Amino acid sequence: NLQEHFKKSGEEPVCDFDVIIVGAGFAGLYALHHLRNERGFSVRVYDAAGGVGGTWYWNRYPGARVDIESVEYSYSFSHELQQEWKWSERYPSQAEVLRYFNHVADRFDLNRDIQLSTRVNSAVFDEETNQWIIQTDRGDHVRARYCIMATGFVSAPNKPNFKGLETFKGKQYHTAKWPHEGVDFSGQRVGVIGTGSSGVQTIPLIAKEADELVVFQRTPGYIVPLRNCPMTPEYSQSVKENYGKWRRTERKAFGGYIALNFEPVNPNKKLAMEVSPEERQADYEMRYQSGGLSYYNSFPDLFTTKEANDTLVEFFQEKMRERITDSDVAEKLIPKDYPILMKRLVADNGYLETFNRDNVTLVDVKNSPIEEITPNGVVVEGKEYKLDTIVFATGFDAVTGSMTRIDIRGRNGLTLNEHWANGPRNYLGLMIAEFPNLFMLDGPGSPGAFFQPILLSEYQGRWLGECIEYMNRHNLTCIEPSAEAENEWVEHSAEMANKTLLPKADSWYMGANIPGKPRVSLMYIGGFPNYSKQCNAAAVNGYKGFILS
Ligand code: N01
Repeated sequence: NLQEHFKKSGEEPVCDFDVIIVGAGFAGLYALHHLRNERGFSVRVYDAAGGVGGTWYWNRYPGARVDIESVEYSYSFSHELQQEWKWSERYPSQAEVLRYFNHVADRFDLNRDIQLSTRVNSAVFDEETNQWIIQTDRGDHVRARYCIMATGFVSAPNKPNFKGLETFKGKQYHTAKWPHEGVDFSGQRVGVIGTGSSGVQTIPLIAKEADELVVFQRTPGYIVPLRNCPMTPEYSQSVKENYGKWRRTERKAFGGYIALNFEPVNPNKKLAMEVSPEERQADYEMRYQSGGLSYYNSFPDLFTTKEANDTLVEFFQEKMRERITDSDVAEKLIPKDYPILMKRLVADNGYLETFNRDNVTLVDVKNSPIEEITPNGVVVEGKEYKLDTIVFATGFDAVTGSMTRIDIRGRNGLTLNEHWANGPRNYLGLMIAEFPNLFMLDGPGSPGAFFQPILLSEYQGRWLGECIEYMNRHNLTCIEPSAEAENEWVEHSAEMANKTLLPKADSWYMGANIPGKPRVSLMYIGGFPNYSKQCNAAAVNGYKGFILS
């Protein structure tokens, strides 16, 4: 325990806590467990929500569901937890994931160190004492040696500031801030703005309930059926018996998930342009029938060459066209001008068929953006669509927004917003130069959303736990990346992204969904094996690239 260490050494005044964690989503929960239960540090977690679970606490919109299988989108750190927990569906609903995180919080006695309904307003590094001073909207003013931002990469909602927004007389909701009591759409004229994963999941359910639904689409997504189904005892049993193998293989895979037709399958090594068109087609078809996102484990050149990528684009275009009755509507719904996989593939449950219904209208707002919101509806190309309710499925200021919305100050009063003016500079996706003892989980510069983020946060949580122990053992007070190491990581990340087609799509991965946000790859696309190798190497070489003092 660091507190005792300070007391004994008389080194400096006692802090309130060894570690403050901001965020009680899956990353914050695991970090608390690891640092307190397994390493004995004193830890306090703050979260603005009224419960644990992070993004799964807030995103309660109808249809919210994970697009990675339940047996994979879960913690690996406890054998007993993996064996005990029973998933009811192949892909868990928001409600089930939230139950799971609450179970974890109870089972590992985490709640007593989590202060809910408390938003961290500022985190300021005090150079006199080398401590972080954290202030919250509930008046807390606490000090800690280390601060961990477990604030999530899809947690800061983006609500575009449409002209006239405040004049709208009807009801408005954001998918990422959904009311706990739910929303009754019956008898209503509803507009949904946004057709990313959230919009695509909720639109079919709203269409069934509302009188009329108008969908405002800026960029159509590549849509793949999710093919959710109840969990069978046989599948659950076969995973539980082989969990070690599943997890080891997941850590070697680009996306961190490997289920394909209910088996753990290694990612393809062959290239799409090496195999015959028949073999390629057979792979695409087999993945289509399996459902979900397994295309990220298909041929590696899908990420790097347009020629390969186009073969999958054509496959998807054809599959999507088959599901839509009206050919004009189909032309609007089928993406044509950006590479597939470079914006997250969108898994659906009857989304495309929703546009075959009489009560659903699709409005393309790519070339003619929404002009304004009036008291009665939404105006596009001079036409007012009359609405009782607007649902904003407009996504997030992803990856960085959850941190830049907090007033974070490092050495010499440097603000995080200043340091990140041209993009989220960092080293190994773990730390930031000039911000000593501040760690990030699932943050920018890490594989974040490209990998199974629960597994990533477990890895990073252990890495930083070991790092803090090391500091303690060596009587060190501060760790921070050197400016040089940070520069190299930023360059290396950009170089990896530029080897792929990622920059060719306007996605939140590139910050392109937020006007004025620097256009850089927000996360590390070099893969988890490559990433973890570099993090391990830094640690075993005495924290190479970091300044220790
Ligand atoms: O957000 P998004 P999301 N005018 O940014 C549109 C995870 N997730 O909440 O594409 C008009 O993808 C915007 O248009 P465009 C998952 O990682 C997972 O849906 O920017 N439209 C887009 O259509 C996912 O990728 C699950 O041109 C505007 C939509 O709003 C991530 O969260 C479920 C606009 C936003 O889509 C984010 O998903 C849900 C404007 N001014 C989320 N501004 C699952 O596990 C934005 N848009 C299944």
